[in-house]
Amino acid sequence: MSESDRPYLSGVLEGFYGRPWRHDQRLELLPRLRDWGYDSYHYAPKDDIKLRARWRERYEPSEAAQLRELVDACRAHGIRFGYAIAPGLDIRYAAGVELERLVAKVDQLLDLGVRDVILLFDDIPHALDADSAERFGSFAVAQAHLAEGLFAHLRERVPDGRRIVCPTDYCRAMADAAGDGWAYLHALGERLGPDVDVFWTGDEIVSERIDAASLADVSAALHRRPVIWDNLHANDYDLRRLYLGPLSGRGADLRAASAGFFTNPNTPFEVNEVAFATLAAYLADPAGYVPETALEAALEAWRARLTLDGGEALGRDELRLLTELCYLPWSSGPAVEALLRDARALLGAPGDPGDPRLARWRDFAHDVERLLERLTELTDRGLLYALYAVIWEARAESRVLADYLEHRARAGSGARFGRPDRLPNTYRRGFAADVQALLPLDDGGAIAAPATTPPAGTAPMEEVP
Ligand code: GDL
Repeated sequence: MSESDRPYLSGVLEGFYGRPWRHDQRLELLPRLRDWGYDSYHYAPKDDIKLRARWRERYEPSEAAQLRELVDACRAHGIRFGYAIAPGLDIRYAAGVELERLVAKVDQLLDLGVRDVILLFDDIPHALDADSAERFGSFAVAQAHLAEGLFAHLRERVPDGRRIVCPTDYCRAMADAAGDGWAYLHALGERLGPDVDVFWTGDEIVSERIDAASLADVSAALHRRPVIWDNLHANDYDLRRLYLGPLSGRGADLRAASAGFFTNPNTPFEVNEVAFATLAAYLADPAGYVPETALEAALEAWRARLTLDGGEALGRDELRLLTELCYLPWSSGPAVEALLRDARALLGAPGDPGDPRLARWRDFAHDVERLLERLTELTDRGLLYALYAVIWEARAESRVLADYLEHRARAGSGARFGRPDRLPNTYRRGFAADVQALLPLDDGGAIAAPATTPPAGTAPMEEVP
């Protein structure tokens, strides 16, 4: 089937690092996917050890039974089930036995009813073993050989299945940085059959914007429109954060320029309502999509499911505050951003104690404190525990900043600020925090370029008087 004949794919890709979702969570998700208008669920958790690190091993009967149950549930709900396999960490592409092992492993999945198969080559060493280097000469040729070997088998056994590859360079930044990244994509695109789809995450691994123009050269290189693997809501690379903000920065022309669209969302299953609902809203009407409107609708739908102990629902303002605190990778929500702007201004020039910005910070710190108290009453304990660390920290930090701003307004910037509940060296410490303190960030959030230091042994230049 040529690209233009194939139906657009859309859905959820469980493709992150960290704790995979539970079986019951996936079963809960599947019927809802259809309601949102999606057609696919892709099973690709990096830490299913038999999917990646030990990809050659078959699933045990109990594991296989669960996978079969998922496949059956998908079918019952009109959802395509995609199984991903990631052999790239250690496969020797030139060894015929490796392709046999890959086929044998995938056959186990086909026997369970799987039709759609995804071959993942992301996040693997960029090097070939000596035999493969000698036989294939390049990574792309080696991978295309493996992929086409597997897909030839799949075309026989499951002709109606979809076949998708995630390349090793799966975003522009990687293709640009790899030196031969674009040659790699061209070579892969030339060798994969026209019935194969290819994943792409945009300009970056986590892309702030993706539109048709940004796909033009990669589509040309691959000889097909890519399937979007969207990491906008993925939080596995910074577990102190969660993303509850709306899908944003996806051009109205992106849907038509792609062959499918998947969200690879937050690792905690419970916090993905907005990610799922807003991508669905975008796909239903890309031209009419307004993130804020989609967010409001998503929050209303989510709120209806959020009951507190005693039967009451979480308040609209409370859910909005939670969302604002955990928004998107580049910013908090608009109201919290406005507060942060006020705080920056006050740190530059402390207001007098009656400054309304101080009152707003006092109220905000109080609201965040109250929010945590309210969240502890959630009947969905899994959701509470998923939110806990992030809201706990937001509460502690907003309280200390509100007090600090107030202290400066009252005592002037020179006075010492002490807090008995904050033992020095217990907050914001630990290995990662200590390392982060060593690496200064510039205003754009990048690690600041090193100051030019004179070579060892050279005396610093004397200042000209
Ligand atoms: C990645 C990984 C993905 C991970 C994501 C966000 C792809 C193709 N692969 O690089 O598993 O969840 O970044 O950290 O995106």
